[in-house]
Parts: sequence; structure tokens; C-alpha cells
Amino acid sequence: MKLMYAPGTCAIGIHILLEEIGEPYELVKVDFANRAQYQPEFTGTNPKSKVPVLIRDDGSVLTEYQAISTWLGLTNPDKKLIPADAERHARMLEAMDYVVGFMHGQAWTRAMRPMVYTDNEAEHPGIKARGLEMFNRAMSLMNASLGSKDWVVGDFSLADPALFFVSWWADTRLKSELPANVAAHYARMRARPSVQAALAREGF
Ligand SMILES: N[C@@H](CCC(=O)N[C@@H](CS)C(=O)NCC(=O)O)C(=O)O
Repeated sequence: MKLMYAPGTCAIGIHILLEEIGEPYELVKVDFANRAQYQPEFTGTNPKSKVPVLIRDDGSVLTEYQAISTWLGLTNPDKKLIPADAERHARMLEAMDYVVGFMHGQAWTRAMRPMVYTDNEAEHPGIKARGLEMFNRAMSLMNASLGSKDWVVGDFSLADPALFFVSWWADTRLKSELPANVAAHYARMRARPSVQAALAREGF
């Protein structure tokens, strides 16, 4: 298996899951600084120009955090990354959709890449501000739904590395103070050997 990633991106979520699983995998770094994700060598593999990309042993390509993580969870049942219980399984999907789809896909993209929405630079500060507002509000909602649980749905699951990468961005890129329950989750994540290994291998 190969994980195509760029340092500092959401691909760290899949990287963490690969470390949790502990099977051999290769890392392939995509040079975002030189816009390699838009070059034919990369788009031939993923025409969406995004990481993470998982290239499986049969050569087939899987994209999107939720699809990749679900495949990894289902093909490694002994790691118990997907709850057996229907309620927890549904809550895991609910959290992942919110973090990946809304916090990252909508809020973070507005805050960091307003040019995706308009070429009119005069509008960029307003779009960024709206994105940050959406992101911070979503973080508060995640904080409330975490409550006193150690992990998003009780036991560690596919949703935890997703919450980790948005918390990591808030901590290291926004330098913002995480709300208490998310801060405790972030500290728990940072203490996991899988997270430490993934961060180290990406150069952090
Ligand atoms: N929905 C995708 C989002 C992937 C995504 O947006 N990746 C970003 C990095 S965090 C990317 O590759 N951006 C490159 C670009 O847009 O040029 C997922 O969850 O896997």
C-alpha cells in the first residue's frame, strides 16, 4: 500500500490510521509547493488534485478520507476502528461528515483559500472571516458533543484522526486555544504512538 500525502494536510488522518494498523506501507510525498498535485503525473492517479490518496496492493486507487478510512477499518477488523454497535457507528459517521465535509471542506477552505470562491480579492477578507467563524463555531459544537468522552464515540475510531487534523490546524496554524474537551482529545491523540510516528515521518 502507498499513501500519497503532503505534509501538514488532512492526509495526516489516514497516515495515523495506517500507523494504528501497523501493516507495512509506503509514503509518497506530493510537492504542493511546486503544485505537483496539478501535474499529469499526479492527476493521472487522482484527477481531483487532492491528497490523501491510497494506492492499494492491486494498484487500485482510493480517495476521500471517509472512503479510505472505512476501507482500512473494514479490512482490518481486529483493530476495531469501526464500532460494532449501531448507535456508535452512526455517531462516528455523523462526526466524520461534520469534520471532513463541513469543518474542512467548507469552513477551513473559506478561511485559507478564499480564492476558490472568487477571483475578486476585495472579497477575500470577508470570506476568510466567515470561514473562521464557521470553523470556530463547529469546534464548539464538537467540544459539546465530545463532552467527557475520551474519544469521539467512546472508544477510538475512524473519527478521532479526523478531529485531530482540524484541532492540529487550529493549534499550529491558527494558534488558537482549543475548547477544553477538544484540547483534552488533542492531547490524548498527541500521546498516541501512531500520531507521534505520523507527525515525525511527515517532518513535524
Ligand atoms: N474530501 C477530501 C478533501 C481532500 C483535500 O481537500 N485535501 C487537500 C489537503 S488538506 C488537498 O489535497 N488540496 C490540494 C489542492 O486543493 O490543491 C478528503 O477528505 O479526503
